[in-house]
Amino acid sequence: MRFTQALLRLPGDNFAQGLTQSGEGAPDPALALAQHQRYRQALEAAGLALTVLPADPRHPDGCFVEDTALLTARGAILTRPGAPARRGEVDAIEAALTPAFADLARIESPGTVDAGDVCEADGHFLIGLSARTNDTGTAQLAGYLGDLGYRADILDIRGIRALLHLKSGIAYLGEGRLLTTTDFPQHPAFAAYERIEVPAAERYAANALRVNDHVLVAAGYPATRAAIETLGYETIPLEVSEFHKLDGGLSCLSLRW
Ligand code: CIR
Repeated sequence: MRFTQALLRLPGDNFAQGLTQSGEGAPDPALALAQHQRYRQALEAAGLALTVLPADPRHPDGCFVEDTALLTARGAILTRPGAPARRGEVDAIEAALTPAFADLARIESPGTVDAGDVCEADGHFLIGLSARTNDTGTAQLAGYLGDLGYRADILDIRGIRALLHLKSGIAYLGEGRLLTTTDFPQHPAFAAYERIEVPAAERYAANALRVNDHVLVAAGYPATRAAIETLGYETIPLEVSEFHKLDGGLSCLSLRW
């Protein structure tokens, strides 16, 4: 699908208070802001018009907007994030999306979904059952997607401790190609796709982001970038070290439609 719009939120001064299990060290908020600026420029270069919300000091993880909503060509669903500290992030996203999406569905308690657990491959949705996205949430989400006429498959990633979210380890490049880490066993949901595995030493780079005619890729992972370019895609490498420290990546930083 071709995107024309994106919604983002700036990382704030207290960004370093965000949730993390990465062990990558404390992020530098000023550097995060500079990296976010280059990310915004890359989205604009890919043809998107941006809406950028100010940082909200109540939500140090608020720049990871992807987790708060799932946007599809046929409708949008507001999530209920698995981390209680992040639930309040959804209100501002709802307000920002309302002009563009008439009927916003919503994941309801006790369901939890972080939309970083949802990977769309041309109308086929892979949903990760994770530490953040629970059984009830996956069932609600699959139901909404079914109502919209989409197919959804659930992948249980709770045993893959290195993955916070499904998309920490999977990106859909388009043209039937999934970029993945080596964590995933064969699964019927993957049957229709060519899988391109990133080397174990470059696992973070599996969270690449196809935006129209470009693929955004984390800087510093040359084998993954080369593999994507060999397939014929034009890449935009971006430094995202500060977001990596909070377990986030390229896809997490925007909602696109
Ligand atoms: C969190 O733990 O929720 C944030 N520090 C990182 C969220 C990253 N989002 C994503 O992968 N979609």
